[in-house]
Amino acid sequence: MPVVGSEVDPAWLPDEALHALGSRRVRVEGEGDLVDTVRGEVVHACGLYGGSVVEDDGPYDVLLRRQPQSGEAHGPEGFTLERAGGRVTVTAAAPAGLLHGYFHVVRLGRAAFTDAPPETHRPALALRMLNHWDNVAVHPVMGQVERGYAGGSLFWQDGRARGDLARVRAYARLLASCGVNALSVNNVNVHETEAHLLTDRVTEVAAIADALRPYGIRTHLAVSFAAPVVVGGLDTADPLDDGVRAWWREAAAHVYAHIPDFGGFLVKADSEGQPGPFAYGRTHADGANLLADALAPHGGTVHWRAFVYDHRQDWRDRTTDRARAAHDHFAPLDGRFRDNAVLQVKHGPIDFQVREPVSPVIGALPRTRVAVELQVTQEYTGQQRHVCALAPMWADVLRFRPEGEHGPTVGELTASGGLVAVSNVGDDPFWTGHPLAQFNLYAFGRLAWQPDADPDRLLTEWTESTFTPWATADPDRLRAGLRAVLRDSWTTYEKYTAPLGVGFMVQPGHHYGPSVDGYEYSPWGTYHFADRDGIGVDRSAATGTGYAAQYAKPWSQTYESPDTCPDELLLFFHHVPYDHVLHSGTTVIQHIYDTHFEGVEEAEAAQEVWDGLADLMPPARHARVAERYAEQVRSAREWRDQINSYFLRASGVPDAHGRRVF
Ligand code: BDP
Repeated sequence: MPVVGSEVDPAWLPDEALHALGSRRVRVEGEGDLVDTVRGEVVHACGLYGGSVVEDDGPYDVLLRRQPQSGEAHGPEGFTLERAGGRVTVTAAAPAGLLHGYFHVVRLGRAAFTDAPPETHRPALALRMLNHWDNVAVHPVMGQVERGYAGGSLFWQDGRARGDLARVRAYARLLASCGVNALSVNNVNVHETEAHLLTDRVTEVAAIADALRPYGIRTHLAVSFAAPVVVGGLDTADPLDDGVRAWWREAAAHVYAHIPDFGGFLVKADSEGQPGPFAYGRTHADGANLLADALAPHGGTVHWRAFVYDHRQDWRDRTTDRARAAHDHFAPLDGRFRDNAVLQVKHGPIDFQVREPVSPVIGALPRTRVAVELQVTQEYTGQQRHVCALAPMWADVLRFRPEGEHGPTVGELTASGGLVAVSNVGDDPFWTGHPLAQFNLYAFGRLAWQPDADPDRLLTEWTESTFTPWATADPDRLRAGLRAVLRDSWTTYEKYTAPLGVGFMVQPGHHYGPSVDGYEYSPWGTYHFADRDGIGVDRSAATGTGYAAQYAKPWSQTYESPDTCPDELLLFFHHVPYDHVLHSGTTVIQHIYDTHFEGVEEAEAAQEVWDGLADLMPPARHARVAERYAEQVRSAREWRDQINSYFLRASGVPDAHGRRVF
């Protein structure tokens, strides 16, 4: 059992969550490291609540057993749950399945002991990975965790791997309990210090891997494409150079000598200043295959990011649309990647905005393994100072059907590669800075296990296990309050920030707070083209950048015209006059005013609900959220005032309801 100080928040695994199981007679059968982890969990739970660990043939209430012969039904991580006569049996073929089955029983709590037909659970996606954008050495601009809003790194301190990895073990436990099974330990922007993790500093990575392994979490490493030059002393990193190929083979063998179950490499290449194959006139398939070949003898995988665009290119003409870049670069390479190469695609074409269409890259490479990347860390969604529960957004992405109603969902298309997300965790006592941001981490793991899970049900699961309402004085008020503040928080955030899919409008650099023109005249490829006549980016094929044509039918047609484009994405795809009438019946300008007033009202209402829950939870947790609400409401008003006054001045159209903008 991981031991962490009492000052660390238990998140969704408080002791109370172990009560139902821990007060019963539990038997664990089978061998394997992860089975021992389950045994340790059971001993801990029974120690807390007076249950017993049944070692002999005596009677039991819960049986957790590993049966290798049921491999076909369960695969490496699935399990069957049987509940009859108050007795619970979990059967798994492999140790990891038993661990997931154990946490499933914990999640069910008392409900586990009511009769129900047998159920078999298997993860829909084999790879469910978190990426940490952690720097070993504190970066002068980005700090230790790039886009981190929860303190320092869990893994790295004072320029090296932490000596005490108790929190890492506790983190692994939290992750396993929501279904995550892989993790990368360093930033995709690989600076020089971090480049050495691959070579002379691999023992530090191995120590972290040792702490993650007991909970079935495999360790991955972000590597620099230029590593042969930066740390290897070669004069080239050309993927077709024999010396370079040999160097990577050796580097991979060296990693596996220290970490036998190492997961593989993660690469950001030719993107925002990171080195890549373009420097040598090679393709990204050449680059990815170089690393795939080095990993193949050991069973490793390379995750190659599709986030490739020219960030030094101002808007020149319609072909320079940043939204097009990933598809332009990668669609022609379909079929040219190795079997152990996965193309990791951000869920939207730009960069984790509050509203984006689903990337047309997903579905465009049928002969390539594709993973979808989400951003759990709230870079553009309030930086863990605002409540923004993202599960509904991710569920929409995962249910989207790139080829229309008869084609597969994004969730199905990613079965070959997996679901990946940038973690929102740091060494903060609440793990995620904002305690309610824990829900995003939890929901990511659960959606990766089951992409068609209902986000609303996940919210219930998370609130039940995190806040254990049944053990409080007023369960109904607590449940209703938590739902009220979380369920629609994503659309609340959307309402008071950038409207109708137009994106950005954030302060440059740190990306917090409003700045309508913050990125308008910079070369990052993010524009809204607002002037006195209208707003939005024309991405149609007929008159715009042609981005809409990157979709298969029916989406290419749906997005092509403002008549069929969904309101919430209108300004992503079209430039329209302010008096353009939305499907909702209101004009674009009036929609901007209305939503900004509404968004602030919703944030204020949520703050009030939160204030009324103080007696139902630990004071420290309540206080931390209350403090963040003060900032959220302040910031939401600032957004409202800046956006509304900007567009009042730009358009000259007054608010139909005569509200004062300032
Ligand atoms: C952007 C972040 C930047 C990351 C980049 C990436 O602003 O810090 O390095 O994405 O995904 O969202 O590589």
